[in-house]
Amino acid sequence: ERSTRSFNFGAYHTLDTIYSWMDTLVAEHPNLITKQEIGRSYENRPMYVLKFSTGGSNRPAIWIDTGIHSREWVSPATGVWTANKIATDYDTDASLTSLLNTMDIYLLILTNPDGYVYTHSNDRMWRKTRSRNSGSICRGVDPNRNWDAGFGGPGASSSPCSDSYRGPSAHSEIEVKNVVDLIKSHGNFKAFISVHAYSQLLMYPYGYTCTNVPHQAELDSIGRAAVQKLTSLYGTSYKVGSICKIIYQASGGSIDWSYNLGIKYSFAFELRDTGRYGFILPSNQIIPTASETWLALKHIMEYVRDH
Ligand code: ING
Ligand code: ZN
Repeated sequence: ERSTRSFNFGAYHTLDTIYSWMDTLVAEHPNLITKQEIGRSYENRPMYVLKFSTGGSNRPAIWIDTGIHSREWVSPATGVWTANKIATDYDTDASLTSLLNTMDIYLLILTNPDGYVYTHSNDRMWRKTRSRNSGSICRGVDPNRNWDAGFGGPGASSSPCSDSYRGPSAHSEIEVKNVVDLIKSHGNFKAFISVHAYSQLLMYPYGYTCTNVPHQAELDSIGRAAVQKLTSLYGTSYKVGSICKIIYQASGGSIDWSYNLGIKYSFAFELRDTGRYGFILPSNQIIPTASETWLALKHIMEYVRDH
């Protein structure tokens, strides 16, 4: 893409288009954004994280990933819009500017690149990675059942043909391992936010158990305030709660892992809608979805900055 100004944020794009747009964005904001390859996918595609930073060294940081489940297209589309929003609002939005003067933001837009490509080429409803499973003709592991948090417990499948297959071991998926390694080696993440679709939920740990986390009250109140801001834009209604209580028990999820690692502000979004279109959300809802979600993301990030 020659310019981010001509890019259509209201359309779904292929991996190649998103990757080339990322280069344009970085080129237009060289003092704010760098692109880091955190590793390669199973099928050897690079995984690129955008780092928004105004300097310092290893500043406290916010993690945001989109697209861990490949069929949830509005998630990476929201990631693309959000990257552009951060780039354009830095220096004009005082609150975002102050945030970026003390913290870094890491945004991984295509967390499951092989699956994303597969949803364009073969199966629009593909959810998992594309790794081979020994002893099975079925491919792929659910990358949100593969983290070392209650791994192997209830709310994940041991069957390679299942859409919620946990994999042979925690972090067996290279896409998961790449994120784990970056988060651990960085060591200074204060928030970990993973973006899914659909159901209109803002969730916090745990998924692997319905037991409350020690910071349940604080996370719940942050979530409620964030959703209030989200709803203020177009009236979209969201529910807030722990994964286990608000959606279902799910073991091996990323935000349970990040929370147990000590990243207190761990959240997962389920974006629009509530099922009318589901994963096939019309592209004319991308920008409204991203715009309202931004208000919630900003609330969480500001809270983290101020606490
Ligand atoms: N939902 C999530 C899933 O992986 C979730 C819900 C989020 C579970 C965070 C555990 C942790 O099932 C979708 N739509 O994928
Ligand atoms: Zn998902």
